[in-house]
Amino acid sequence: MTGEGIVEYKYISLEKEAGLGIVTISRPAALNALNRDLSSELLSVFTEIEQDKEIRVAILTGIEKTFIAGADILEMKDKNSKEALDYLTDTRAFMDKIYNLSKPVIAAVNGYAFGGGMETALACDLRIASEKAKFGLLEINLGVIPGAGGIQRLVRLIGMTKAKEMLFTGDIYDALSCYEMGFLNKVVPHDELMKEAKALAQKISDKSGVALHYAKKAINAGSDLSLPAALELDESLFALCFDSYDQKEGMTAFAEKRKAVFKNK
Ligand code: CO8
Repeated sequence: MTGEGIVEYKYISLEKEAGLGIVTISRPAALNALNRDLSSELLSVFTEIEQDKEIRVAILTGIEKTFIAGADILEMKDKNSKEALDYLTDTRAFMDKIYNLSKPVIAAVNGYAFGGGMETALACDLRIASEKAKFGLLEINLGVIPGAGGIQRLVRLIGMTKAKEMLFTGDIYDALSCYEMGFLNKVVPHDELMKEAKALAQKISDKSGVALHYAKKAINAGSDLSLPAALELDESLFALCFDSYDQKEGMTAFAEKRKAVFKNK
């Protein structure tokens, strides 16, 4: 579907509104636990968002008191290691899709973000949370560890000290503590979560999509490289901006003392 409107999946919806793609997860019977179908739908929706030229920034949120309460424990409890690896495929795939998406993705965390839910928030670029949100890597309490990228992303984001504490204790943390750890960009009153998330998304969506893509790539790919290699990456992405319409428009608008109108190309 192009233009404004809502696309419904079984467990999620995609609302397209003024350049934003708002994905809402709704599996209330299991507190939005990531079962196979939900993971596969999340992979599909972010593939759709990548391809939709009208969506410039995505927001991911949940319903009621839950963002995502983790992977579906009942669905995975009897698996052996080979089956667990296979089970992980779609979950890792949708999180990697979000992480590598050419557009910014904002997690608007409305409530519980446990286990795979916290890993999902970690795969997003920015995280705004309701003051009622709760976070935790609870896997240790179940005899497992996070497997979908959350460990490495958390360490890179907040450092080993707090990451090991979260992983080893399986404790639940409130939004303010997570903000202080550097895990969240902002904590807002519960009723203002979507208003704040949309305002941030709108502000970003006015920028050049080309420059946003390269900025995200420079940070994500650069953080896996040595400093000299990362600086080379920054340099080459900077140069590539000069092949875009948006660079010409941005600098011409400055010279003409007017606001740039970017076309994301
Ligand atoms: N999986 C399956 N069902 C769940 C899950 C879950 N993660 N979380 C909640 N539910 C279900 C409950 O079983 C319950 O179902 P029912 O009504 O049929 O009994 C329903 O949701 C409501 O839950 P509660 O009654 O427990 O609700 P409360 O408000 O009392 O408690 C909690 C909320 C604290 C969130 C509690 O439900 C809880 O502790 N849930 C489990 C949280 C957790 O441990 N998450 C980590 C899961 S492991 C994981 O994420 C590993 C990721 C690895 C990578 C991904 C691999 C695919």
